[in-house]
Amino acid sequence: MDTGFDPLTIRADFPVLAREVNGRPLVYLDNAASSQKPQVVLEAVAAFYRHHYAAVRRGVYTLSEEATAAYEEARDKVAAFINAPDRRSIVFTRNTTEAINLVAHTWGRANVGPGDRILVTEMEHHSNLLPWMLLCQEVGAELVYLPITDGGRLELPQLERLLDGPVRLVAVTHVSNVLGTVNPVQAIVAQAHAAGALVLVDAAQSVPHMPVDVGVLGCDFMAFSGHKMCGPTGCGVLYGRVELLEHMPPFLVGGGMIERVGFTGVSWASLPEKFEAGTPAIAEAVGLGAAVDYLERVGMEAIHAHEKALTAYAMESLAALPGVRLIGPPAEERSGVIAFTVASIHPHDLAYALDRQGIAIRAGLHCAQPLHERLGLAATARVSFYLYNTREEVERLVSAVWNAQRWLAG
Ligand code: 7TS
Repeated sequence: MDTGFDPLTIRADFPVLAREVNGRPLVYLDNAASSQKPQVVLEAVAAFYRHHYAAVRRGVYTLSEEATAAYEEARDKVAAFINAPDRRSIVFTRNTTEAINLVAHTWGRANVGPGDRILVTEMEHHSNLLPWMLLCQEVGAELVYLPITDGGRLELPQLERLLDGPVRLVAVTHVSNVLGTVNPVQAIVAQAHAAGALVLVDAAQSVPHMPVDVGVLGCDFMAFSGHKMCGPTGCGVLYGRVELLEHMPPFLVGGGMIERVGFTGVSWASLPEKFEAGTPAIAEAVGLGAAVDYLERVGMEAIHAHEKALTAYAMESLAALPGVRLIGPPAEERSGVIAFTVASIHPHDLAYALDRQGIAIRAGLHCAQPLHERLGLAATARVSFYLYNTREEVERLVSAVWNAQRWLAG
């Protein structure tokens, strides 16, 4: 099927991709950490500052009304993007990390008590692990792990047993930022709900890369970051079912999130303001709205298909190099993330050698230390694709790894 998807046309939308690094055209393969920004997003942010900028929600003057309208329009765009049924279910946060902390601090402290359990998986990013670890320590609850296989998949047959008990919440990543594994979240939600547990989905690595519909997934909470999906830094998203958000106490308190404050008491603003204390990242939200428009124009199905094809090609080509070990499931079961090791070369040395050749990759533990420990890995190198990456870039990566092996392998 011809989707009209052309990465070369797309590349022209991203100014930074025209630059050179160390004398070579930049190959940016650290998209799981953060994505580059298209011209339309840069322009939307600049135009907002140039023509419409003011504090939101407070002023009765024209500029503030325009800024508020632009900010709230961004919320509508994000809601439509993930098919959220109600705009009040979209809370702007700084990023995925803050969104998950918000749920742990508010819903968690109101609903999790001594002896309760929170179920996470062995493949979580620290952002979807530490808030739950601390919550459990604080209230005397138990943190339970759904194990993974050596091949980097969830041990789903164990889920039923682990859900048999006072599990209040399952916190699971949609796509692993190390293994690329796409987890069957819809089935996990059905099982968790049947057992009386809520589900939070860490969608930091899925929403930017594939169509995601919260209605279809059926999850209770979902978190993702604007900066990983062509948007500016500083604006992320918490989706929550309105019935839950309404009963949760606020997270940060202060300006912008109250209905009325007296000398001895306070009533909170309605959703979503209740969770957006202080002046929010207004221009960044507007930029995220522009990023959503951009991604929708390109098409999330097409982006996903493109990344899957690149991943299959890269896995095949990297695996053909001597000493390269790919971590995680086969290409059909993952999105555009590949962690790997190269015999006798530390991942940091590899990343440095690739940078000398203009290629940006990540090396280390990728904020998933327990996962590395489980797989017996001291560290890994990781490449992660996005809509603007090409087969030629995969070929440059492979020959650069080959060069690094000749330079570095003892
Ligand atoms: N969850 C997952 C699955 C992630 O991959 C990340 C960031 C986060 C949460 C946190 O997102 P943030 O926007 O709050 O920072 N992952 C990565 C990474 O893989 N390399 O750098 C950041």
